[in-house]
Amino acid sequence: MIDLFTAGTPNGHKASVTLEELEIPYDVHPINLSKGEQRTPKFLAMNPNGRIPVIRDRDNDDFVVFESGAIMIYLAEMAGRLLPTERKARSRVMQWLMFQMGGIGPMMGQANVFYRYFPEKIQPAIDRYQHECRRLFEVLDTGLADKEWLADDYSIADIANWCWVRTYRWSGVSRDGLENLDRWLAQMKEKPACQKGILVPTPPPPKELSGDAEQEFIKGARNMLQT
Ligand SMILES: N[C@@H](CCC(=O)N[C@@H](CS)C(=O)NCC(=O)O)C(=O)O
Repeated sequence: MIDLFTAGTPNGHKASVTLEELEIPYDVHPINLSKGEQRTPKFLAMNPNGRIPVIRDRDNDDFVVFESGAIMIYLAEMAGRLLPTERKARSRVMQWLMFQMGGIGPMMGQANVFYRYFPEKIQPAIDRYQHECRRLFEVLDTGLADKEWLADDYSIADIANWCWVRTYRWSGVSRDGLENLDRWLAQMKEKPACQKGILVPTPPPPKELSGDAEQEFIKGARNMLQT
């Protein structure tokens, strides 16, 4: 049994979709990020970085894992699926997983900060992050040109990238003309585990937040930026 400490964000969904796909039983512990629950001493004792997601493996001496990529690898190794053991095949999965961890995630995260949450509009910063996201989307599109999935078979690399790329509207990044990416996004959306995992811990907001709901969401995100 796994304890999952999470919130309804792309990094949180990477863990919940993986758990769903691997059919590993788990208990959800929602962490309210706008209230700062990720900075309580109890949470920091599990993840000194004060970020979700975190898992605790009750069947392995309460072993704790933080960093979403490390969580996905731990779970895939535990179940023996979504991450091959053959060296080249495994490396191909790791390459696209690291591409998400070091590129897609941080760049879309910063696009969100400057496009949505920052009190001032600093256009060069917005442009920089949105252009970089678009460039990374084009890399994914090229990677998917001659294959169904990012690596050889469906893997944690697909889940990691999908959980972020599907939120492209919130980052204000276009996916126009990226046909391979569109096809892959549609394939992923059909998967029951993807559909279920993004409802954890609560259903996501509508595609386009507006009015009070948007302001409330932005207020919560700004609270996080100030600390
Ligand atoms: N590299 C970390 C990033 C985790 C991360 O940034 N989580 C965000 C939610 S998507 C968070 O906990 N934010 C809380 C905060 O900024 O205080 C991972 O992949 O797990």
